[in-house]
Amino acid sequence: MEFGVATMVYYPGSTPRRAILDSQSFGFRYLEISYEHFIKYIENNDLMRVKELQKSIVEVLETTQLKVLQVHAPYGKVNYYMVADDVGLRKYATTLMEMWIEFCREVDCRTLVTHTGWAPPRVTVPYHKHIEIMLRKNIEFYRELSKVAKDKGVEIAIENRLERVFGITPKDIAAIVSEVGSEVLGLCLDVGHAHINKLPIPEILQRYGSILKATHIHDNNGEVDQHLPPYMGSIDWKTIIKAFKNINYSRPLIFEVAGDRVEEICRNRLYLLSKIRDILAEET
Ligand SMILES: [Mn+2]
Repeated sequence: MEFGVATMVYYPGSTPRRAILDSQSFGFRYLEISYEHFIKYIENNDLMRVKELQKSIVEVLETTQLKVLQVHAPYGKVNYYMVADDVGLRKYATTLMEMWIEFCREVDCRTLVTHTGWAPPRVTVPYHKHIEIMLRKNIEFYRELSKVAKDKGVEIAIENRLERVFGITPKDIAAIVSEVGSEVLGLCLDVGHAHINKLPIPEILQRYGSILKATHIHDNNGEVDQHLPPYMGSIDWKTIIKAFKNINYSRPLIFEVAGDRVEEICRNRLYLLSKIRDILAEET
């Protein structure tokens, strides 16, 4: 079993550039380029700065031997826009996703990680109807995005949500995947989110391993989405690793661990992850 790391371990205390260079120094071979580095530019609607940061990431990667396994797409408000009634908002969501599909190509990455679209419930709509509407709107959004992704040679992995809304369970994502019916669309299993939501990870892997395209590996206390390194929360890592091996999952697993405001803490956390990587690799 191999492991990689998401650059968010250097957010907000440092830069993606340093995250990339230090990941290589600490013996990592695989990366996810996190979205967090871009949040403030997207919030300010400054797409020029987004492009500049993407370009600088491409340039630093060219100086390394690292393989970008996953890129995280924008999330947050864009997830409301994906399923909005306003066609202009939906178009903006598509434009952003297409920008990130292009970014995947530039860093030679095959897999874009996304979240489900989501809207708040309505006073006059029963909640089960609201969920049905969310499913239908996600199918519509991902049907179009899958076509673009396929044309560009990129696949899309939708992540199981932390929030108790549509997209919380892998079955929600499997429903989108089977309705859209595109081979480029699949699941990103976030182990920490599943743990908080009491969704048994071995059962998820047994049932949905065939559509699994990406992973987010992190730990927590079962209550708060702490994004801790493995073994620092209450997840039983031996069982998790065994479950991945049982389904012969062949891609490296990606640590999605939170950073800190203090740069030295980010670096120490990445170093610790390089040691935990070796411990996990020895689990049966
Ligand atoms: Mn995640």
